[in-house]
Amino acid sequence: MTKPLLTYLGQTRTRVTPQHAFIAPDGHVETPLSGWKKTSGILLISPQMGARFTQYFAHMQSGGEGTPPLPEVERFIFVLNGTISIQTESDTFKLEPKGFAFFPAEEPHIITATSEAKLNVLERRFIPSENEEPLPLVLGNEEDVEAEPFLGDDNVWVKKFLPDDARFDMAVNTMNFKPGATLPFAETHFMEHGMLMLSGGGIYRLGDDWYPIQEGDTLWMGPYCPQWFGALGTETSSYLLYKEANRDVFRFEKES
Ligand code: UGY
Ligand code: MN
Repeated sequence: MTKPLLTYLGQTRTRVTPQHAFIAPDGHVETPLSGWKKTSGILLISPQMGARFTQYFAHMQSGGEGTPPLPEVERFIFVLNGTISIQTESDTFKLEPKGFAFFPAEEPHIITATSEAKLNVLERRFIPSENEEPLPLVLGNEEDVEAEPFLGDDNVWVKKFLPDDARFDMAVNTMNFKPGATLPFAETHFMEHGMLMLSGGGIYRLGDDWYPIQEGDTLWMGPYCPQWFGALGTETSSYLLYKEANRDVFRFEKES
């Protein structure tokens, strides 16, 4: 029998290093979120650890509300559970679990929880492209997004939530693995990632450390952090993955 984690004696699975972070739910601390009502937040990833974006959970009570982030900041939300409605200047949309929305910077919107709801939110300062046409609002549900084999492997598939359009400076996907499937090699790239394990689990390599990982764990992979995943267990493993995209490396400067 495995012994429970002795959190009351100071044990945690969480680990934070200069190049990556493994954030386990055992260390989560709730915080109010500015611009949100009847909502409590868990700030998982932020510039305070060296990242160029934030990733947080918004736990919304029924009737809770979220308003836009600071000027120049874009937002991507993914519904983990519950239902929400989104009001923009011209429309109202409903999102259910696995629903997602991308709000370009300065896009007026109100997010209202129509039941108790939990969201994964990603925000970053938008880096404009040479093409000055404004970015669109993007809405959808993971279940309706087409699956593509990852690098030709039918046991690993990716679902891309944002259009293939160079005006976007981020990509958000799910990566999905059959039990036993792996990333084909340990990737090392300048773009950073935020990641949330949605289901299943396995072993994640970050730098020179290998972590057992399961649903609810969050990762920050900083620039050039070597990364690899192998899926274990009997169910499909899926994670939500944010990645910087479509900008020259000189445009991605470190947040001070
Ligand atoms: O495309 C990617 O960067 C992705 N395969 N990385 C990852 O899953 N850690
Ligand atoms: Mn990667």
